[in-house]
Amino acid sequence: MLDGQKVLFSGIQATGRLTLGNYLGALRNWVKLSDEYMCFYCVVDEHSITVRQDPATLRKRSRDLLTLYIAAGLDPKKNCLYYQSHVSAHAELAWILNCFTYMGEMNRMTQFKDKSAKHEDNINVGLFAYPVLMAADILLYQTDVVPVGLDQKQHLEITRDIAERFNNIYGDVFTIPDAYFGKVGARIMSLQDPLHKMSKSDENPNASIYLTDTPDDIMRKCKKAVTDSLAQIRYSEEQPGIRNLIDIYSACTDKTPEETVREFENAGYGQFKEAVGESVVSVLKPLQDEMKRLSGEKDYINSIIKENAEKAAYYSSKTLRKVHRRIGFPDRIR
Ligand code: ATP
Ligand code: LTN
Repeated sequence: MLDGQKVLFSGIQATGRLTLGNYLGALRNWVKLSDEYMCFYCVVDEHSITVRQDPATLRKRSRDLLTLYIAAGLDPKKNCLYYQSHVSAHAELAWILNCFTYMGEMNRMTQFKDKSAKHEDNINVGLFAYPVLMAADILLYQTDVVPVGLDQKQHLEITRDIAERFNNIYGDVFTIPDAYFGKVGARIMSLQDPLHKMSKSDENPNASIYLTDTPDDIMRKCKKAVTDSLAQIRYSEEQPGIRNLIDIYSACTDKTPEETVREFENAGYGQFKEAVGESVVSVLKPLQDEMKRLSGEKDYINSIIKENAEKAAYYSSKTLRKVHRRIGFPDRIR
């Protein structure tokens, strides 16, 4: 809680091109939840450098991502939209929490295992300690709820473990946050390999729908989506490709998977894929138009970046000060 309000925190990395998975699994839920909480939506640029980044590209992507938050419908006057690197408390608290986290715990993180297999030439300490920085992001704002995709479940669990450990030693300092997973769309799978999640770092361009894809690209990718030869539209584990398309269609049209199955009971795969493509286009087109409009509003975006960084710095410094005091760091002389 902050100022008597429940708090929501979430973030997306400014790496790669965002996919439909990021939108349906994360961003869209953020908009739905934004009325109920005091919200902090961060562009986690410090997380991005756990993998090598080109400076100009990172800067541009961070800006685009913040703009996308607004384009997706998050009101920057009500929600705090900001860059992680503008608020030094994130890195400071991460250091402290590093000292309350065990190597064995970090070693078990599946994202670390996956990413270190992908980047064998650069398995850096930051990549290893990445979940601790994420815990710091969340705990700094006394967060109650963290809406994320299912791939982040383990990171949320470790955040709670670290917070509980710290509270057990120093008294109630941190709120223990809960994860929030959307009902549909929490795990959108690759269109080419429906057993793996749709990812912005996938090398096969047909595997992911990017938020910047044209309607033609989207229709083509949906038509090419890998399915099966069972010729029936059912929501079952045995048909991961069809199941994924049902999830996408349901998420884009705000229906339940059961409703979607009923709607396409007698349809062929071709017809269904076409409908899936159209549902995605109808969700992404307004987003793309708004992005285009906002990219011309330079001064407006700059003022939001400045105001919101100040707001985030204000709230996070309160928690950090409390942590310093409890740990035994000397008071500042003013
Ligand atoms: P990468 O693929 O490079 O690991 P990513 O696509 O997972 O990156 P993140 O910045 O790590 O991107 O994720 C941002 C948010 O989007 C997180 O809340 C994450 O859970 C969610 N998300 C990412 N991919 C999917 C997906 N396929 N389905 C649902 N949610 C997703
Ligand atoms: N680790 C997350 C991104 C992330 C995040 C956060 C999400 C960093 N800090 C705090 C929620 C809350 C990811 O890779 N998707």
